[in-house]
Amino acid sequence: AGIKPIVISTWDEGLNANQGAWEILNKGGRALDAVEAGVMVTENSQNCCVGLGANPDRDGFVTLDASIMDENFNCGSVAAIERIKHPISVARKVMEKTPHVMLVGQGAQQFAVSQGFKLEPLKLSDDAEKTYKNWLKTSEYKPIVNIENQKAAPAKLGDKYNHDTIGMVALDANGNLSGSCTTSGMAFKMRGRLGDSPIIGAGLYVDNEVGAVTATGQGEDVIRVAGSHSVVEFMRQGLSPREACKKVVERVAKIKGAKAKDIQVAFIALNKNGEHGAYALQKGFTYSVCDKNNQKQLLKTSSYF
Ligand code: SD4
Repeated sequence: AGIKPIVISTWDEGLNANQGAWEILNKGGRALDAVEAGVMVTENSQNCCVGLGANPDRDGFVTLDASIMDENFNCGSVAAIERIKHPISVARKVMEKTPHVMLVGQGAQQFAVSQGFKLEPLKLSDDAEKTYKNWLKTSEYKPIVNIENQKAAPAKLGDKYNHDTIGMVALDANGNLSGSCTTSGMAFKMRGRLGDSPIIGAGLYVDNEVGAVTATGQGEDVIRVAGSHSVVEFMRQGLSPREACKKVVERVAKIKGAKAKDIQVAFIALNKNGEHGAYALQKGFTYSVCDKNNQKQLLKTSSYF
């Protein structure tokens, strides 16, 4: 059986993000507050791949997607928002201050500014600038398989990392679940492209009676199977978090056939009892776990291939 409170999140960067969430969970705080504060650590960080320092779309604009969901089916998201440092906090405002679930593009930015968020300068980070210029030489769009270990399969583009998302789910001391997901999306995507991360049910889903799930990898193929929601439904039927994640990854593999080799899709899941698990299509996916027994646990997952 699991323990609470507990927070888990995608990739190695999740170790740092979990610390932000733990400060809140450890004081008996709400999972919702924890998952917001947690991924803000990553949105702020220069070492990773989400937020304004990340890679742009093919027209050179950094456009960010984020979503958040609480224990009562309240949810909010922003998509293709520009020049805002903390899209996750704007997503939370959409949830709490508007009659809507999702705001996109200019409207999302306008709403953020009206809520007091600062418009940051329109400027690529040095790393992103370099990577983008390099990419422009060929302008070939072929998303790379997201994995953690650069040495095993170096990104063609000379990136420091080759994934662009953090997803986090938490169970608080009161037994409530919440989740968050924030991303710059796939590098060099078409202008206007949305992935799974801002779509409730795809990149993130929480049902407080069952569990909470978030996804990373090729967003298009997570959307196709209503990924995170599907994992929650398998847990409802009694599967463990890991088995539920595996089922949905297998579904993606079946749909994609031979093309499954070229993409990554991974899920992490936490159930109502605080048990967690994950599964990926490709090797090289990691997730980070923090609870009172183990503050900085990094787990490698099993994979389909
Ligand atoms: C997307 N799922 O925009 C995101 C990308 C991702 O690690 O997870 N990258 O499709």
